[in-house]
Amino acid sequence: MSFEEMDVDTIWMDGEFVDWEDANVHVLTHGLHYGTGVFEGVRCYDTENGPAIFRWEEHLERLYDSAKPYDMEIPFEPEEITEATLELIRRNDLESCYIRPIAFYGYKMLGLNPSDCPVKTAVAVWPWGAYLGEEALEEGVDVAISSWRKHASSQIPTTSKTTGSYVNSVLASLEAKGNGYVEAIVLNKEGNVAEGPGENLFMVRDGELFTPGLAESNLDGITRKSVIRVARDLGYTVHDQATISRGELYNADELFFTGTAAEVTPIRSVDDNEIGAGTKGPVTDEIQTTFFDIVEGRTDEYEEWFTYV
Ligand code: PPE
Repeated sequence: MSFEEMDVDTIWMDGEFVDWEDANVHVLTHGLHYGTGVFEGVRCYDTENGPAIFRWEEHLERLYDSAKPYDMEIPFEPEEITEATLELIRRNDLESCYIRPIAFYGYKMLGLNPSDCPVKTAVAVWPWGAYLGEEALEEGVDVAISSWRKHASSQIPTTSKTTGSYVNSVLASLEAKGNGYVEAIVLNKEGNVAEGPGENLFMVRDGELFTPGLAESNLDGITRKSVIRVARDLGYTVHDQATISRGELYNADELFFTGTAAEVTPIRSVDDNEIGAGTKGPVTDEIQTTFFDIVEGRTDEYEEWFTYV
């Protein structure tokens, strides 16, 4: 759905609530030229106890952490961004939404050292349904290994959610979609599994879960962390520092993606090879069901993961 079709009219920008069409920047904005921005993707769910943001504190912490390698001082306290975001959701009258906080070097000069540029900060919210389609959550997605490798963290820090580094994800996504797949799996420089363009990956084998460790060039996903905790609470063994080779993927019992946007999405094939029975597997199903029970507020375990609007 395009922004024009959405019923949202306010954005928070640099300390003020502004009309949607007025949330603009100069064409010589540093972040636009060099990708010097950091951002977050967060979901607010319409829970049984009212709208609540899932793991807001962790996302906010990651935003400030992402800024560190770029010497970026976000000119607002976390509490101010929290207040602004809660008020923004209320003002836009949303029960559930996607939340996109962003901080970036603004307009003053160009050249690679951004230290003289002001840091701009904004938060936008809008409704965003199932990332890879409603059907994907039930049936699973067909994915392909990307010919684009993920950069190493020694090239661009992969645990920072930096705007510029997403060109890698865009390339992988364009290629996969161009070849008729729903999504890509991106390998790291060593040729082992890193992640999806906008998702972390989990593999199920012999009833145990495996997900690449953070040195494999992936984002320290908050859904990843949540799923690790939930799976362990359900009694599964989870190997969260795994190295997963390309070959192992094809022989996995189950594979699934996790992400704020993608939630828990089963993978039913890789490069046209069926994974397991070629549908959502039983372990994925149990974890996905538990995940939606949590985020939709059907259980009050994990209450500490919610910030109520
Ligand atoms: N890896 C990447 C590269 C990534 O972008 C995301 C989130 C994840 C893993 C999962 O992280 P987390 O959301 O904390 O569980 N991708 C965001 C952007 C999606 C987009 O298209 O934009 C998201 O899910 O919000």
